[in-house]
Amino acid sequence: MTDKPLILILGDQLSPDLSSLAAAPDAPVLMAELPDEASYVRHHQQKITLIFAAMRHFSKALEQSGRAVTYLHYATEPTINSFTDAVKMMMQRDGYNRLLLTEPAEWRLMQEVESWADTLGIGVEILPDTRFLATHQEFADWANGKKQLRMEFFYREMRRKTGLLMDGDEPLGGQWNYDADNRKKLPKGHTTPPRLHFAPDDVTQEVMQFVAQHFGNHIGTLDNFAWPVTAAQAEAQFAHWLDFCLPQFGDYQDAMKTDEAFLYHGLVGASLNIGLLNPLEVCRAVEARYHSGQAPLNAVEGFIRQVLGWREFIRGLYWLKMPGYGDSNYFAHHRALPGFYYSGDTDMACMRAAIGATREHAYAHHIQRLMVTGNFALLAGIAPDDVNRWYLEVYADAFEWVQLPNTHGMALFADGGIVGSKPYSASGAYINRMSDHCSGCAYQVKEPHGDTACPFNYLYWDFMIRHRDKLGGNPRMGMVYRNLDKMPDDKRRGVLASAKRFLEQLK
Ligand code: DLZ
Repeated sequence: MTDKPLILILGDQLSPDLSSLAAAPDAPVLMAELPDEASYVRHHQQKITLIFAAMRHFSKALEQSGRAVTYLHYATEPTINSFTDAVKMMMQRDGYNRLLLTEPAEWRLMQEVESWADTLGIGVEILPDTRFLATHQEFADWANGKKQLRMEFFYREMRRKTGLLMDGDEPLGGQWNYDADNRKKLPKGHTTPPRLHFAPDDVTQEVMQFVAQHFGNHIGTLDNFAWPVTAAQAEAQFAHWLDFCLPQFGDYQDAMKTDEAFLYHGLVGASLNIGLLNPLEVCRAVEARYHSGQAPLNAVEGFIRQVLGWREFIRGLYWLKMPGYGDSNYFAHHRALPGFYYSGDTDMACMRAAIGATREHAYAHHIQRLMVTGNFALLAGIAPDDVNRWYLEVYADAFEWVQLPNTHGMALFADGGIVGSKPYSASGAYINRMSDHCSGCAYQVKEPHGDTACPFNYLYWDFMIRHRDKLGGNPRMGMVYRNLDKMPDDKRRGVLASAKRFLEQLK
């Protein structure tokens, strides 16, 4: 029997200042690579590699700092498949009767942890995750009594709370949001700066071999694995981005380019979500670039809005609406996810680029996720469960708390308008405006219907026609339906026939 608590650290809690570690400086730590966690969805090979490699590096760093760590490598003991199994084994082996952990970020794990007092007879103390900037209570208080929860207003509260980009009580520069300045297409011939990536070290290479052997049939390739797996690497990559990418990040935030997966994006989502970077610190570093005159306000505000506004809003909403948030299916969409979401084998150049980046890097940027793969799934009426699972599987940064509201709510509007006030739907014209994909595509973006027309064009109108009962009364959709009402009959018939043909052969 030991009087010390055991600290359980999960695969996305790889931060030295974690609340559980701070609360018990002498307590031993348990970390575990677990079959149940690695296979509850078919995670991208790079996602499993990232998490296991980062966990192994983090456990070594903890040991070097003097902590006692029990690190359970994947399936070294056949009876340990889940966190419950791992905790039970530690109780039996070392006699622990108290467990300390920072709250899990996902609902299903919180349920599992909360059951242990009864099922295992262990005292469990759950501490808040202080890496997030808003507590659950703060979000609930803010949401209380509001008819609609809109990120923009929550974001302003967070700006006031942290003082980020504030000039007294007013937003720096006089505006809260510079999104309108962040929608430029990349000029022809524009080259983006090289990015800092990391060759896998011995620890990571060992994980890669293991993943190739056990999960080689999951989506993706390990050939390009270059994610930061330590805090030092994540900080170096971020510092490089600050120097070379931040100044143009704002302008080209929504742009897409063939064979360019990263453009000016920060690539910090995965590092933030597993704890290698701290959200407030990255926001402060970005803000400092504005004050030193090294980056314009639209870039700085655009980044800070994503981290301080959107990320915190999405997390607050997830915990407010769980359980059951993912159960809704507002449009009653039931079509199975087409196989090309995994293979990338499609003639649509934009989809091929987004899925190609996803396969190669476990990454696609927000516009590819929202306006290409998400938009297509929405317009084609793919079942939300299939789409949600896909996004959770394929992105290195995807954990349910962040993935579910972004996919189910924002991309699919399957929640009927909790996250967004209208569906993010667009025809090929939007993709053409923001990318170079259409000029090299097998389909014609200027054709509204017919065998060679861009599928986004007719699927867009087919979606609007199918769901007029649900969307026609939405004031933000007024213009769309006025345009639909002006559409000549022959075009309308053509659109419906093309959509029917396309959807019938979709598999
Ligand atoms: C995603 C993931 C994977 C693939 N494997 C592990 C694991 O073996 N051990 C672990 O502690 N965490 C893993 N994770 C992350 C968890 O599944 C889960 O998503 C987060 O801990 C959510 O709070």
